[in-house]
Amino acid sequence: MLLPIQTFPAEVLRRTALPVASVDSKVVRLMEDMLETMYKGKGIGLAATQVGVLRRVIVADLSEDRDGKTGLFMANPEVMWRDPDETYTYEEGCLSLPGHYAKVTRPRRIRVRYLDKANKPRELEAEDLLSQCIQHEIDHLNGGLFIDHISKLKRDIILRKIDKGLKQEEGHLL
Ligand code: GNR
Ligand code: NI
Repeated sequence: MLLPIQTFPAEVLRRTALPVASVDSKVVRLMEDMLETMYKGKGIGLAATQVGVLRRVIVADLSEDRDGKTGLFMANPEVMWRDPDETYTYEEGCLSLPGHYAKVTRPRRIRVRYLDKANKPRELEAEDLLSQCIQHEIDHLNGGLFIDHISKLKRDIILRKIDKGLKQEEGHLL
């Protein structure tokens, strides 16, 4: 089932998500719906916060096929270790800030602990784009957005564009 994606400045995007008690059938359903919604939006990751659900659940898929068998599902993800030496910079986008992009620099490698789709505790070491994506998704669970990581100048440019777009929309309705 497709879920509606919340876009900035929806207040839910600034709230902190709560851990899931366990990955039960309800959480699995949420994960599957999130993956479908992420594929439809052509994203590489999605956090439950973005579909208005304040639970610590994220999905990602960086593969070419994107057929559902290649999805990564995580509940209660926690970064246990981040590379202290190397960074990675990538032009980030966000389905909650459609059409806006900015280079964001983050630790190049991380180690994450999480519960998988079968409620099994797992650890994953990720680097480069997957690491970048997981960090972006965990930010969402804490009310963060990629624009929090860029200069005030670049952020203000994006915020002004969004404001202009919203004002224009308002004009069409009047
Ligand atoms: O589709 C997405 N691309 C992306 C690129 C670099 C770093 C993170 C991402 S995630 C983003 C989809 C999204 O909004 N996830 O929250
Ligand atoms: Ni995002």
